[in-house]
Amino acid sequence: MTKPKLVYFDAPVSRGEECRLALHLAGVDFEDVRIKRDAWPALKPTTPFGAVPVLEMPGRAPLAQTNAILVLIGRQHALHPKDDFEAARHEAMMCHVEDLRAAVTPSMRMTDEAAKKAAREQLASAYLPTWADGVERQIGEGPFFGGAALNVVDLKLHLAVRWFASGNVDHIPSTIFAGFPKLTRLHDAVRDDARVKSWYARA
Ligand SMILES: N[C@@H](CCC(=O)N[C@@H](CS)C(=O)NCC(=O)O)C(=O)O
Repeated sequence: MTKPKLVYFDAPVSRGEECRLALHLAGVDFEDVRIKRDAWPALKPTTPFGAVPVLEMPGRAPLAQTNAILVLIGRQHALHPKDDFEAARHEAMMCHVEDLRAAVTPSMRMTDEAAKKAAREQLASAYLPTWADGVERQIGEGPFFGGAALNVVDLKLHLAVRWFASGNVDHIPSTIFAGFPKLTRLHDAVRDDARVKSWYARA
């Protein structure tokens, strides 16, 4: 292996897309390995924890856990704070995004449509606004989480907002985070970043 390899499913979403964007913003030439769903069962036991994304760096053991991958890329390429406390504040927010995924994921596995609708409506009325309020109160002057510079935490928050804004999460309004101006501004600032645009403009 001569260059880093990022392994994830073939979709521009969630944890894998956070890592791809981080590598792209960092200017890292990496192999973007996209697994087909039918290939996953055979691959799963070969990964460190039975999940993706996995980052493989030349001469290193495969690295799993999205936040660890993001912090590594961030530290190596000035996309994560140098100050220890500010870095920990960013990492806490990255954990907050993972908490959001953990709260929503059970409803994605529900096959009973009525139970799924009830779970999603409960998320929309209570958990999600409280989650977003916790983010909103931690963003300062912006537009990004730590101020003027885009860091890996911003990619994570952007992907979280984009997930719901897509309208693809049944029974949760696509406008669920519209009442949170700082979070919305952060989402838009990441979307409008020239490096992010160039990732989506590639052939
Ligand atoms: N805590 C892990 C969770 C990873 C995870 O659950 N990844 C999902 C895709 S977003 C996955 O691999 N799902 C397939 C499976 O668990 O079999 C992380 O943050 O990377």
